[in-house]
Amino acid sequence: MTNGFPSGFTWGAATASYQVEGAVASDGRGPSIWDTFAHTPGRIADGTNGDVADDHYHRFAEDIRLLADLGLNAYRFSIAWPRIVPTGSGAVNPAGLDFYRRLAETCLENGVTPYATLYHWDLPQPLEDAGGWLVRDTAERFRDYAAVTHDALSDVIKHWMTLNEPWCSAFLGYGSGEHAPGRTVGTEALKAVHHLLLGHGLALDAIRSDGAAYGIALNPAPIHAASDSPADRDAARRIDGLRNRLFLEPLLTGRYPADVLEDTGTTAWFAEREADLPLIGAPLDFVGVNYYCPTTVAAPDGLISAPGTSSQPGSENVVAVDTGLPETQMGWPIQASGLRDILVTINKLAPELPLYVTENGSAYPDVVTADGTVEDDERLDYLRRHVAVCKDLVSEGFPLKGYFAWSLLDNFEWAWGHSRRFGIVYVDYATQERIVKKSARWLRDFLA
Ligand code: IFM
Repeated sequence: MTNGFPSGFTWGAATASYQVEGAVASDGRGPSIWDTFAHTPGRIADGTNGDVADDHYHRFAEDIRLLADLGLNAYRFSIAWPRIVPTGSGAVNPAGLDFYRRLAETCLENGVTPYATLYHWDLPQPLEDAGGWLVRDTAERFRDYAAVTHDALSDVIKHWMTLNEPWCSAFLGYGSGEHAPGRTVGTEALKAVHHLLLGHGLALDAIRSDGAAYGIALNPAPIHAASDSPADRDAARRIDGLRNRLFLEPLLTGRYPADVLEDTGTTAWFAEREADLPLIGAPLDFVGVNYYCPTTVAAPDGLISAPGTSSQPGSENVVAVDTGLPETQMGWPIQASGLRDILVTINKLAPELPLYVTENGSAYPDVVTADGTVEDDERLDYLRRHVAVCKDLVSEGFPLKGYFAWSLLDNFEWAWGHSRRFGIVYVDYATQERIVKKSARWLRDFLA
């Protein structure tokens, strides 16, 4: 036992390809929807993009050594589809596979277990041009890419996740348009949900083999009603449906929640695709949970946003409510007990299933002090509170197998660009210097 955790507990930090790699035109990588989106004026808060990011493509060895020096034993990274299959379908790019082989081998040389995610949002642009996640073909192309990647790397990577946070891909990408590809198609975004989950199921079916573990990383969250009024309780039901049950139930029970399909007028469309459910609901070896905060909602009278502009299709009259909890720089309320709540919810659906916290972290406006350190006490406190929840759960015998901090490095925070820092390691974007923050130093001491 280390500090109340069993010795086999996985301690890691996570990143994602577009957020850290840079080198967007190197060694045959094709364009992704995030290249297009980030280069579209007005899309990114501070006008930055992922062209260089943390230059992790060239500095991964240094970054993995840094992670190992913190005492972490796992690195969760994502594989960029457009490095492996630059146009999304057809020709495979051996240089892309070589890059991830070197990255995984460097992990192993440092005593770090690689955890790979196959899709953390960088869809090859030609596939978006052909309809993106709104069309079934994209799910089939994802299966092909997953199979090629797994065939090439399964000797060095034994932990695989298909998708990261399909809620974001569907509802921020095709609902509110805050994320690439920036479309606002209203309840049609539900089609993206199904094609993402189908892509997961097809990929899993193609790659699953003995001696490795296969899962998916979701971003479920506890949803509370602002009051006991029927309207607020119905708002919470709707948002819980879209955020949580629409993903957890097909994956873990093989059925879509009927009320969500009714709310969104998609019952008939989903009924025609019922034959896909056994693939989507095929057994998993683990579920990854990316947890940041709970949400409290209300349904005031009157329409708040026009249909087609909400990240919550079918719930346009629902608003998030400030409950007075302290917030991170993202405006996300801090409530570590929410991590327990959501893990318990999943455990009730699948009692034996191993769970991981595959992301957990907070953004704060860090500054480098005169003596060159970063004293991120608020992030340290956030980290400590959430690790304490994990410790309690593990001591109760709950099947929680690991914890990954988001993120190893400050990075390109999607629509916020470089204006939000989530790293436990600071990155000076002008010089690419890395500075281990106080939160990471705390984690290192905690694990020592
Ligand atoms: O940076 C993201 C990550 O890519 C997915 N999960 C949430 C993080 C913070 O917003």
